[in-house]
Amino acid sequence: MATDYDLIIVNGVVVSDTEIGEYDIAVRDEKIAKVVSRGGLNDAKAAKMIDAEGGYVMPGGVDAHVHLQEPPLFGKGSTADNYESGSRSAVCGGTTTMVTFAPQKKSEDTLLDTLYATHEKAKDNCYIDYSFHLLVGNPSAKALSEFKTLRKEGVSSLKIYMTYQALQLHDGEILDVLLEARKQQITTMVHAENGQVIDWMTAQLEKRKLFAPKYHGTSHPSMAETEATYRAICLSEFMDSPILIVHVSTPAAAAHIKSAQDRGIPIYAETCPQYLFLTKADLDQPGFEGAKCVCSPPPRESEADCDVIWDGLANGTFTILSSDHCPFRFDDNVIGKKSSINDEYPLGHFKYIPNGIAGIETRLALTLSANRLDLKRFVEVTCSNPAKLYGLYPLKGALVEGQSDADINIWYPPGKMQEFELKNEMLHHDVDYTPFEGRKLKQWPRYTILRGQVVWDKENGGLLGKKGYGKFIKREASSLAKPRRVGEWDIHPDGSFGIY
Ligand code: DUC
Ligand code: ZN
Ligand code: ZN
Repeated sequence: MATDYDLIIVNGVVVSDTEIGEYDIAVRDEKIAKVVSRGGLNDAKAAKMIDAEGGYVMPGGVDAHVHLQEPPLFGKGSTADNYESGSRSAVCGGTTTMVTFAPQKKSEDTLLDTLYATHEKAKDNCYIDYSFHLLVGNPSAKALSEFKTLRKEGVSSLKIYMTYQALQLHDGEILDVLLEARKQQITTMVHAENGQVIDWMTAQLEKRKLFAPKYHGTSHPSMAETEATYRAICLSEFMDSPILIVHVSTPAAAAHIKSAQDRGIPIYAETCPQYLFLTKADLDQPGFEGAKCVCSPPPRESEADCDVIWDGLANGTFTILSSDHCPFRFDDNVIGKKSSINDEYPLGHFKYIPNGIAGIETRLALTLSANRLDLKRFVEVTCSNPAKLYGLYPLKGALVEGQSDADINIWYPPGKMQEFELKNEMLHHDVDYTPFEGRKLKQWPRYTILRGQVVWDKENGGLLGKKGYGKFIKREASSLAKPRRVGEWDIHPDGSFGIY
């Protein structure tokens, strides 16, 4: 039988970043072919039909902050998930595109070799589509000269650090990066914590012989994040080079970001579920348990802090919600959290605990189940804005006829899913715990579709996607983050400087 379409989805409530409505969707050749009012495809023939039964139909999730198969960078351990297990976990939670990091070490002076090596790790191993941010550990003259080629290779963003001995850049190096990024229309992501403050606090705690996991929080005070955030904003404004502050956790940092945005400065910000759901109490658990929630920045003081982060997500201060999936196994004393335990520190030492938690599979369901965001805003921060910010829109993060890949999540209709407790055994990563164990969820993707293929069907087989179906996506310049003024930044003979 000749068919008009490969797939038709009927009876859904379609949610985009701008609209909610009763639409049916037709897919052909991996793309969104038609989005029409409900019933408008009744006469069409398709190879496959899905009845959404009134459930929400949204673009597939775009997670723009994911660490996979990385060497030790954030403490002693290395990430538990490789490209296969990380992308598998992603798709089972409704994420169809991820942007992971290609990490350049301080001892290396090229970025292109790092990029090519990361391609090798990902190639033929991914369940979902992917792209890379370059993580710049050494902005050598050679590395800076490679930014232009990075753009040709489809990389339009990079990440730098203001902390971690293995990665920290000083302010002059940050300016070098911002200047070259501005020239090549690259968006710079900044890990904003003051490394010297953290080192000083760590030494104070060591003098007092305070080593338990909870002191990770004490060693990373809010002030260290607030100061570094404001400094990053100043450096970015000086250079008129857009930045995105990653994983923002404190109300004071959010306030600096909001005030810069109100002045029209191109400052963007990301937060993550850990800053919506976890607090200091999660770090302060008996014995070594708190290590399960060690990430940087750490979970903050109280639920009141989480409320401010939720507010920032709702009011636009935060552009995107990413997982910062940086998975370390707990019960693993070689590369996991327990690698920080040794004869000298039988209960571990907070400064050696690898910083990071898994969350690529739980990001969407946790946030939607909390029911604290307007639905359009949920789509905006989890799908559309990450795609816009990182040059993937409207290919990803949207359901635009003829333009978007057919990457779709269909959620459970009202009343069809009972509230349940999240358990690690339900997840598909290669990690032995989730920091969100026991959280009550009301939603999970029922179907996930990637370029027209059903890759997740919760009731009928679960994971249906195949390793290797995911492909590398070359990205354009950001359609959100642009300098305010065109022209070159320079110092002029009259002593003035800026954009000319
Ligand atoms: N920063 C990240 O972005 N991820 C994990 C650890 C860190 O500090
Ligand atoms: Zn970071
Ligand atoms: Zn990260």
